Amino acid sequence: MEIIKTQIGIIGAGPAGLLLGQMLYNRGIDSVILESRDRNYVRARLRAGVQENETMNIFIEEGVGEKLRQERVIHRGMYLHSNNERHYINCEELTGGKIVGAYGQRNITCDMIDIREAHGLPLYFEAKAEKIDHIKQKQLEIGFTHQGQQKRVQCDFVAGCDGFHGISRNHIPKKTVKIFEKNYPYAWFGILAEAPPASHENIYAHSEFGFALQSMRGTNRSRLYLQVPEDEDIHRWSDREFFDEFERRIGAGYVVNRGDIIDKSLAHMRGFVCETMRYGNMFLAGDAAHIVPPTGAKGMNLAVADVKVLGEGLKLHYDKNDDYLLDHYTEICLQRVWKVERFSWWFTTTTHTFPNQSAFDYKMQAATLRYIIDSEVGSHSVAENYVGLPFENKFLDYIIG
Ligand code: RFL
Ligand code: PHB
Repeated sequence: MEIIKTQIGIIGAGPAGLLLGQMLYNRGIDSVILESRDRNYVRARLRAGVQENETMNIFIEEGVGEKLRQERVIHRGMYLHSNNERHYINCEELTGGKIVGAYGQRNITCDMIDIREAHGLPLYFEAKAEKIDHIKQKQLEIGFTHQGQQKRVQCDFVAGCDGFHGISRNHIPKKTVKIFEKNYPYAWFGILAEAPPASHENIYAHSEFGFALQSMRGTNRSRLYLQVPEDEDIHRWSDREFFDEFERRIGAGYVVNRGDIIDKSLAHMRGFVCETMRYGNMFLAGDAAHIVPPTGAKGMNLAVADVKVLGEGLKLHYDKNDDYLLDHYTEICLQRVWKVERFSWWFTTTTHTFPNQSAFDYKMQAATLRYIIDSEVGSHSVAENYVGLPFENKFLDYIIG
């Protein structure tokens, strides 16, 4: 049986796995990435659209952000629509110059794959990890199937970057782990349309007909979402019905730019946290450890934040034999995870109508949004979360000092 030896075995070539591979390469540490899907599938997957200020800086600093820097659409703030009125939250002004960037997850994923392949670094597609052995020992093994053959990776550490449905998390014994979960009783019907977004910056709309979001992919494509029931049959919607309903919910006289719809999808909304993110010498990062509902645009940003801590921790381990960051990995990451889980929960439950909602509940949501808009403290709080919270002091103090 083929055995591949490396320092870090990474499971999953999503944003978390690919960025970790790049960080390790920059720090002189070898890695092998295993990805169960085929190359085309991974390169075509849609998903995230908004990157926090620091997420973009990390991609750029790690040498995979040149296209991002050139092609991103900078957003200085966001629009909140409520009560049929439009309000602007100027995040840049409120946070002392921080912004977010619209640059698709699909693009940054392709950029990182291209760069890894150009460096000739190991990245196996159609390589499904099945089992992780000797997790508590110095030499771990990942058993995987590649092109119908059983193979193994032998490594010092495993990074489980295999998303919510991956296998890594299931290797933590039930008695060692605490799972926290929330299912939100609605879904997002998302479309990609060949039409320039009618607003240059994203619009989050609360309406009596449900939530709507206008986002974009570049300057020529609109990415639009509607809140729908969890079991919605999205194929029963004509394009016209989608755009009509979208305008009705955004309100405030907004006219959407219509164009061919080239992608339709349904995304369920879930909150999920796995408490511990480390077991033995296996570390979980990104969606493998936690999920947020997409309203705050946070999932990929959280994955990048985990990987930043893990990448620096592994460097300290190899360079200085210092395991402080690895030993505090769960604690450092979870502080941020819970704060982001809170923001995503707050933004979701304040802007989505829920089953059996009363007129009073609706008024409370509208009043909460009105408070955010009218109060500088309220606007500031939303802005600071949207552009991205700072890293935890325990991490910053350690890598700087
Ligand atoms: P991923 O991207 O799911 O990647 C995991 C990879 O692991 C592979 N895999 C395996 N490989 C080998 N062996 C196995 N046994 C394997 N099992 C799984 C999978 O094929 C996959 O390639 O996780 P990662 O890297 O942690 O990245 C997380 C992000 O993808 C996710 O959080 C975001 O997409 C969430 N999200 C957003 N995040 C943002 O930061 N900003 C946004 O604007 C934003 N918008 C969104 C979103 C997610 C959405 N959906 C679809 C829920 C909008 C939507 C609609
Ligand atoms: C997206 O463009 O896919 C997107 C934008 C903002 C969000 C969520 C998703 O809050």
